Amino acid sequence: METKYALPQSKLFIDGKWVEPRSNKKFNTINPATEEVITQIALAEEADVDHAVQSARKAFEDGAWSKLSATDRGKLLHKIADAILSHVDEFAYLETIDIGKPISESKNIDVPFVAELFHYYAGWANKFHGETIPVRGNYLNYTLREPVGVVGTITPWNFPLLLATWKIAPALAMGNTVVHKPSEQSPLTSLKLAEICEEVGLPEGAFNVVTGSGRITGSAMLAHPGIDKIAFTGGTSTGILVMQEAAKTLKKVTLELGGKSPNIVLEDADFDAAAKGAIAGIFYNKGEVCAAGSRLLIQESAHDAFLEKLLDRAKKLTAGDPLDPKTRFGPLCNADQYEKVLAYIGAGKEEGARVVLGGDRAQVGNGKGYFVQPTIFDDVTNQMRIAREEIFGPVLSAIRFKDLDDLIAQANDTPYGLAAGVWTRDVKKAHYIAKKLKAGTVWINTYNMYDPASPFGGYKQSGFGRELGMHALESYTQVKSIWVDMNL
Ligand code: TXE
Repeated sequence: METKYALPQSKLFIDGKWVEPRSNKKFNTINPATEEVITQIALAEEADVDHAVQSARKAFEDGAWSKLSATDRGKLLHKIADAILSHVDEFAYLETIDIGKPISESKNIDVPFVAELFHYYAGWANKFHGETIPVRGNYLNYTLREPVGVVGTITPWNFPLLLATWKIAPALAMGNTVVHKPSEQSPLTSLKLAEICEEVGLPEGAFNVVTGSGRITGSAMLAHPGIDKIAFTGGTSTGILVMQEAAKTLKKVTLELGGKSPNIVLEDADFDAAAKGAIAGIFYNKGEVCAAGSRLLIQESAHDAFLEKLLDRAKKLTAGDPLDPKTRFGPLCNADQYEKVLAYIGAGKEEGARVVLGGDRAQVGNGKGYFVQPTIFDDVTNQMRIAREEIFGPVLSAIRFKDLDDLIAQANDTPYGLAAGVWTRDVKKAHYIAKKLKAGTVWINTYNMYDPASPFGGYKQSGFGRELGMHALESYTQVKSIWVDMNL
């Protein structure tokens, strides 16, 4: 299709060069708003992954990258951040045509956050270091904090560049090298990032991009003995597979997986704020958000009044062209996801939940594109499939609770534990509930807040390891203890 900005190269980025895949195979990437083919993307197979790993290994062991001081690594990451900021419009456009994310989100939120992350981790490059330890006897004991080696990053399509950066920026800051595989649904911005790395003079081999499917490219990464760590974000079932395959070569693994997060409204909440938060919690990025507040737990006594407020607001949200700056709600990312979300809407109806908003496909423009109406189900029980399984789309399940005990039991009755929201004016209750919830992040009187400095990650089947903040640095480093005999 014709595009407003030049597309990045449809090649692999290995050892600082753009190369064709050895098999010459390509696959299509599709614009979900129009169903047009945007372009063809290189498919990396085992030999290409091996090439990328060899280049990352060379860069890590004795290439120019390995010889940089921590301070100079930091300077390079600052340069990447600045270069991204000078290409905000292009990055935002590419993200939007690739996955249907409203341009207002990709331009004002995702891309600036990506740049901020590179700045943030640039600052850590020379600040996360070893220590001296007062051991018994006349010995000097100190630690070195060393990089893990070659890091393989496998990322999903919902926040393509942002979730990749959550991994790539701390990995590079700590001196690792990276072989990155974006989702086959959303390769464009990762390829653009490779162009930026080339532009700022990142030493060859430090950052490599291998595009392709999970089954072919991803599997080759999991099997490759030259990768020391896999940082993965995606669905829980894929996460299980990643762990199984990575175990065969004992790779270190961090997993950020799915969620079915409760967004909780107590009877004393500020209903206007909570309604706004409930809508942002489920309809931001069309609900394709791992931390989406997809279970709305409403206190029974407040149910009718709150639902009315919620519907008044939610009705105003309509699907539209994601490239229009006024659009707040775009198409789902791909055909599979579209069918999956519609199937869940069908399942909710069959299970006896009541559709109070949406509940169908949405018609936008000429009828093409994977548009679904923002959908709210009422009278959902926590046992229904729409309350238990990650839909990963704009479908909200409203569930009632009686009191705090009932609330905590229902909120935690899920295999997941990624995030939660609590809306109340009562400070004691807010903190009590936050402590009781089994979730990696709890938002009180807000939802979907992120900052490069604040850790994010899952409890239970939402994964393990923390991203963002200084906590992420742990999983991109290893500690060496050194003993020196000081006895004269
Ligand atoms: O995700 P996958 P898919 C959920 C969401 C969605 C479902 C399927 O419910 O409907 O997962 O989406 C790579 N070896 N989430 O299939 O498969 C894949 O190429 C190695 C939740 O797109 O988890 C991509 O780069 N890699 C979620 C990445 O894994 C493999 C985000 C994620 O894809 C692989 C996305 C394999 N065998 C989907 N198979 C969240 N909660 O953040 C796939 N991959």
